[in-house]
Amino acid sequence: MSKFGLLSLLAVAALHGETGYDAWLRYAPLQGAALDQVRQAVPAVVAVLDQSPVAASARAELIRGLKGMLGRTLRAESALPGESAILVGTVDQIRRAAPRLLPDVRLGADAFWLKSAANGPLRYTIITASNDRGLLYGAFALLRTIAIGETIAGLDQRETPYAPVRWLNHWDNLNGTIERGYGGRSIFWDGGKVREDLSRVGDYGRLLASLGINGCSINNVNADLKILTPELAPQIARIADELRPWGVQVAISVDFGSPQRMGGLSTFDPLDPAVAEWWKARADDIYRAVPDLAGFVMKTDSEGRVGPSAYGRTHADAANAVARALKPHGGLLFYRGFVYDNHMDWRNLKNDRGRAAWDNFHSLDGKFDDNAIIQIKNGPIDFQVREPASPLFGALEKTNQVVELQITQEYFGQAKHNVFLVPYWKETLDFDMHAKGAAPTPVKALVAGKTFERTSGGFVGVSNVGLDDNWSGNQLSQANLYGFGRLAWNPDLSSKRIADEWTRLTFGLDPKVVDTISTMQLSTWRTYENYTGPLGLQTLTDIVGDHYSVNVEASERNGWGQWHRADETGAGMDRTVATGTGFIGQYRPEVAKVYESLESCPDDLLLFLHHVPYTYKLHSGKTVIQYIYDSHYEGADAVAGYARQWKALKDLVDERRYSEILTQLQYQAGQAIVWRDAVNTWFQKASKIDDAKGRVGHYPGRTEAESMTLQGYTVRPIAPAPEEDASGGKIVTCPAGATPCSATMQFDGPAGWYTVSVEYFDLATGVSQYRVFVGEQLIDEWSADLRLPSRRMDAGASTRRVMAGVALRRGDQIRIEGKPGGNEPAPLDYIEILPDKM
Ligand code: GCV
Repeated sequence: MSKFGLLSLLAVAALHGETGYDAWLRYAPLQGAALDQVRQAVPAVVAVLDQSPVAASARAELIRGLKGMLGRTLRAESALPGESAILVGTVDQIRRAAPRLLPDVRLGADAFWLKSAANGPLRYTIITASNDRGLLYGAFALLRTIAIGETIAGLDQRETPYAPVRWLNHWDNLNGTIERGYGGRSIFWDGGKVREDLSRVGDYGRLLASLGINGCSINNVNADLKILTPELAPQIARIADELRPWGVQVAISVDFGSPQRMGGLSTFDPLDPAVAEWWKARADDIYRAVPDLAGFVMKTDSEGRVGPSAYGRTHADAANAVARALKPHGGLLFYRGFVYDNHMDWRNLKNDRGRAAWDNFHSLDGKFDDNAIIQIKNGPIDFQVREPASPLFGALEKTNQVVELQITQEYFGQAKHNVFLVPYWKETLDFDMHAKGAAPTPVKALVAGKTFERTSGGFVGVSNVGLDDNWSGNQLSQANLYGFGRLAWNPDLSSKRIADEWTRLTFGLDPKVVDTISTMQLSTWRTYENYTGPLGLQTLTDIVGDHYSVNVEASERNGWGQWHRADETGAGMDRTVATGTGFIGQYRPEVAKVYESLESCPDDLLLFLHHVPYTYKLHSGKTVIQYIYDSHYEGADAVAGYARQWKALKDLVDERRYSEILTQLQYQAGQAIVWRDAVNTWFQKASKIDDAKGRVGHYPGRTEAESMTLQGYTVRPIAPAPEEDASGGKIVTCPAGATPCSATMQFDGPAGWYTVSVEYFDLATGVSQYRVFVGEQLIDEWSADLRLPSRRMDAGASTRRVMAGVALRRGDQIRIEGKPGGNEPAPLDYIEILPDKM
C-alpha cells in the first residue's frame, strides 16, 4: 500500500472513532484558547532528576501527554537545565540542584507538590515528592489539570493520599475466566498460567498509576490452590515486573486450606506449629520471586471456602498465622470480613445474614496483628443496590480495616446497564458511624485509620477490567474504575467533580457533552435503584442464578439470606432490636436510635430495616406500594430519557463510541421496562392493591403475541421462569426447523407516526431472525445475537427492538416473522405501538 493510502486509511479510522482503550488517558489535542494558554506555559524541557524506573514512567508520560495535547515533543534531560523546564525530583534532589527553588518541606509517602517557581528569568513547573511514586502521581496530576482545561499558571497544589491502601482485587481465575467479570477474559491469566502476552498489564498499570492505585491482587479470592505452587512464582514475577514501573505492587489471594489441600500436611489448623511453618516457607518462596509482593488476600468460612471454624479457632488465629509469615517481608494480609453461613434457615425470622460480619469480628477487636487488615464490604449483605454502611466499620478500634467496594457491576446490571457508582460509594464513605465521641467519624476516616490512629487501612475495589478493547465491557463503566481510584485518593472529592473530570478526559471539553454525560452519570444510581429495588428492598434479581435478571422471589425461601420478606401482608426485613433480628443494635446508639424508630428511619432504607404493610405511609405521605409502582415508572422513563439525551450528542462524540453507547442505552431502556413490569406485577399480585395511577397491568398500545393471529407459532407459559417475566405470563415460540412463523395484528388507531416496539427473547443458545412488515413492506429486520448474562428464557433474556417513525393508518396489517436459529425458537412476548414521542 502506498504511504498516501495508509495515511488516508488512518485518517478515516480516526474519524470513525475510538475503541476506548485509552480510557481517560487519551491526551486529545487541545484547541483554541486552551491550547494557546498551555503552549505559553509549557517549556521545551522536562528534566527528571530521579533515576528510578517509576520516575522514568513519569518522564515518558509527561512527554507523551504533552505531545498529544499540545503537539509538541519536549526534550528530556536528567539534570537541572539552564533554561525553563518542567522539573521532576524529590524535595532533596531539587534542593541539592537548586536550593532556593524549594523550601525544605516534608511530604508524606506518595504525596506530591506541583509548584510554579522562578529563578531569575527561568520559569519552572516543579513536580516534587518524597518518593518516586509521588513524582509519578504528580506528573499525572499535572497532565490531568491540563487535559480538563484548568490553568497551570501559578501552580501551588499539594496533595497527600487519604490512606496508604489504595488497592484493586481481581476475581480472575487461573483459567482466564473472571468471576463476576463483564469486561472480557483476564488480562493476567489463561489456561492455568500467566498469559504469554502481558502488554495489556503494563497499560493497565499506567491507568492505575494515573489514579494513585498502589496495589493489585491478581487472582480470585475463591483462590485456586495452584497459586502457591513453585511453577507459578516466576510467572507472578512477570506480572509484578509489568506493574512495578507504575508503582503498583502485586498481591495474591490464597486458600486457607492450602497447607493440607496442596501442601501435604495433615491439617490446616492455624495454631499447629507445622502449619505456621508451612505458611512461612511458602511466603519465603514467593518473596524470593517477587521481593516487593504487597501481600495476600484471604477468604475463609464463606461460600464453601474453608476457615478456622474447622478447628474451633478464631478469625484472629487464622489471620495471624498467615500474617506472621508475611511480616518479615513487609507484606500485608487482607482478611475478608465477608464471612457468613449460606445455609441459614429462612423460616426463622430471627436469622439474619446482615448480622454476620459484626458477629464474627467485633469481639476479636485488638486480637489481630498489625499487618492483618480486615476487609469489609460497604454493606452488611453483598453490594446490593442500597444497603446501610456495615456496622463493623464502627466496631473495630484496635484493628486495621479497609472498605471493599465492588467496581464490577455484579448487582448493578453487569455492565449492560449504565450505573455510575461513585454517589453510591460516597453514601457509605461519608456516613457517620458515631464511633468516637462527638466529632464525626465517617466510614472513610475509620477505614483510613484516622479515627483510631491505626497503622494501616484504606480502600479496596473489585476491578471491572478484562481483555475487551474498552477494558470494562462498555465505555461508560470505565467511569467506575476512574471514580474508585479518585475516591481512594481523596474521598472528599464530590461525585460531581469526579463525573466532570472523567467526562472531560474521556469525551473532551465541549460543554454540551460534559453537561449531558455528567448529569446523566450522577442520576444513574437513583434511576437503577428506582427500577430494580427501591426503599431498601435490595436488588430484586435472580440471586440463585445470574444476579442479573429480575426475579422478585429468588431471594426468598432459601439459605442465602438475601431476604426481603415481601409477601401478601407487607414487605421488608424486621431488623429492629425490639421485634426483629437485632441487627440495628450492632450500630452505635446514635445510629441505632435513628434506624430503630419508624419515625426517623430514612425511607430509602425502610424495607432493609423494618417490615411494614403495603399501606404504610412514607415520610412523603405516599404508601409503600404506590412508591414501588411510581419509582419503577420513574426509573424506566429516566433510562428512556438517557437514550434521547445521548442522541443529541451525535457528531460531538466519535462515531464508534457514540453508537456503542447509544446501543447500550437503548438496550437498557428496554430492560428497565422489563424490570418495571415484572416487579410491579409481582407486587400488585402480592398486595392485591392496584396502582392508583392505573398503569400496572394496563399497557397502552400493547398487543400480546398470544392474542395475535399466529402461523406456526405456539402459545406457552414463560415457565419455569416466573410468570411476571413475560407480559401476560405467556409467550409464543416457533418450533425448530419450521419455515418462518408469524404473528399478525391489525392496527386500528388513527393515521400518524408511531413507534413500534417488539419484545422478544434473546438466548445464548441460538440466533433467531426477526422481520417486521407493514402490509407487504418490510420495515425492519434483525438477528437476536446479543451476548446477555441470562442463560435461559426469562426476564433477563427479554429484549426490545424499537422502530421509531413508522407511518401507520387504520387497518394496516402488522406482521412479525420469526425464524428460529440454533436452539432459539424465535420467541416473542408482545408488540407495542405508541404515537411517536417528539
Ligand atoms: C468472589 C458474592 C459473589 C461471589 C463472590 C463473593 C465474595 O457472593 O456473588 O461471586 O466471590 O461475593 O465476595 O467473596
